[in-house]
Amino acid sequence: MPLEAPARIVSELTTRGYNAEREAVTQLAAAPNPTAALERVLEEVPDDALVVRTDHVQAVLSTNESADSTRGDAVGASSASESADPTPSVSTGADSARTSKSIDPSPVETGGSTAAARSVDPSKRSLEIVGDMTGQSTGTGEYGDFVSVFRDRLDRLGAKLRARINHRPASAIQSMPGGSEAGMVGLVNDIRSTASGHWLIELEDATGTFPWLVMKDREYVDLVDELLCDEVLAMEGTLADDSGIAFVDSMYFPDVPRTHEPSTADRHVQAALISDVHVGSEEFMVDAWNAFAEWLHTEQAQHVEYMLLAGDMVEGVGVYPNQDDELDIVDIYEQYEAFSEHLKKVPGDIEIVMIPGNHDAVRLAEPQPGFDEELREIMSAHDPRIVSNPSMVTLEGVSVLMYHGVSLDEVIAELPEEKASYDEPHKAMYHLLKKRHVAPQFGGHTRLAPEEKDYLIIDEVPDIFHTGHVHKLGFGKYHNVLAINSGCWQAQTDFQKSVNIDPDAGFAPIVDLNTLDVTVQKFS
Ligand code: D5M
Ligand code: FE
Ligand code: ZN
Repeated sequence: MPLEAPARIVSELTTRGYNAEREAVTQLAAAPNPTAALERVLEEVPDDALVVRTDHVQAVLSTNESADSTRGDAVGASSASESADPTPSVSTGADSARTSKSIDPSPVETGGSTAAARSVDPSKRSLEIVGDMTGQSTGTGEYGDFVSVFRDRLDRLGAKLRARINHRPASAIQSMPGGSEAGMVGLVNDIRSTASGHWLIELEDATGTFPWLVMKDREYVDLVDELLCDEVLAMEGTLADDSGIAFVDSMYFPDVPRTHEPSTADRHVQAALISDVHVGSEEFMVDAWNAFAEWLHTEQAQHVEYMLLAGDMVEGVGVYPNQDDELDIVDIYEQYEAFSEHLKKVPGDIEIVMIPGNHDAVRLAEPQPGFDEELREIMSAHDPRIVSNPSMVTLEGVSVLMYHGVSLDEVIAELPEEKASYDEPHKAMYHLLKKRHVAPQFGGHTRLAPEEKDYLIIDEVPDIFHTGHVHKLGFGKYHNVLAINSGCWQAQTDFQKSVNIDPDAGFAPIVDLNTLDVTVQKFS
């Protein structure tokens, strides 16, 4: 008997204009002759139905004597799961030789059971969006807006530091007597090395600037190579005799308290954290995506009830020089239409939240508002929640800060290799958490939209920090915050080949919201 994979059923349904409940697909896949069952279901569904529901399928299957016939191993993707390990090594393999290193003794996919496989109870779910700035943009692009956004940054991040030190404004420090102890909270305005190998860091606040000297033999010198311009920090030190400079004794970052205790869900429920699908690129890995979508229909994935997409749904047009040479779909709207078709293969009941990335058709400057009405309409079939980059979303009590991740290029370029690299993207994310800002340095790769408010501040500590963009998979914990950079669904591009970027393509990190453990599924 031919095996009928759930994704093929979904695909067939969507080409005929139907969405389907996940359980309906599961039951169809388990039918003795799925193709025939599908045809009969489509004959029976009411003319105005848009969604094939479980009761439609049951009505058809109950008239079929052999509805208890066994179901084959329907999925072509191999999958391997492994518990949280910051350098996931996942097995490859292309056929039924599937491996599971998890301790769960149950087979990855059971045959025979029909109804139990994917039963979900949406009433147990809760999903709340915080900090979506879509429609809130006030920026007029005037210089004054830049002043406002930096003032807001200094006020709000500074508030996290002012309670920790005895601080004075820059203008007051300038007139304190030589030898005094001084403290200041400010934005990093400039970082320079002196002729004798010390470091001069200029801090700026609303009253002016003041230079702080980190001596090369002080313990804090190691922190200097982590500093980025425009981040907010505090310094304490001793004024030189002429009061023109202060010698740094201590440095403070807004940071995540070490005592942070993440919230967890009350039940065993999982979220797939992915990004960088790049539909429309010649390198979009359609087979890997289909395998992922098929897997989501299996019993092994039955607890995956949320999917977070951290930007770069499509390849876009004109994002990088010579990008056109590698486009499979040249029209941006057609790219989103194709993306929507791929999204329809994901079980209909999975809650999807998505933010844009630098390849998406929204403004490039951050924060990026969520997609406009026209694009929302194109992607409406799966009814995703479309929010700004960045946004915070709370899933059953677990807060997830979603940010596409363009600033990671900046952090990796500026910091020494051992502190931030493409091979360990989660460590670059730790620095953003420590600075409590998703894109501290203005200029370079990261474009900042002038706004009244700084939407890029990490105000509340998230339980999970999810980014993408660098196309490398990595995860780990920083002060109990789970940082995950998802990989991508795009094979190596010519540019990436030229600069030796070897992307982690076709992986889906799955987070258990009850334990915050991560398993990685590989589909390529
Ligand atoms: O970028 C994916 C990663 O590759 C990210 O680290 C930037 C880098 N990248 C890719 N293409 C280019 C070009 N043409 N110039 C500079 N950097 C590049 P993403 O934007 O998500 O495709
Ligand atoms: Fe990308
Ligand atoms: Zn990107």
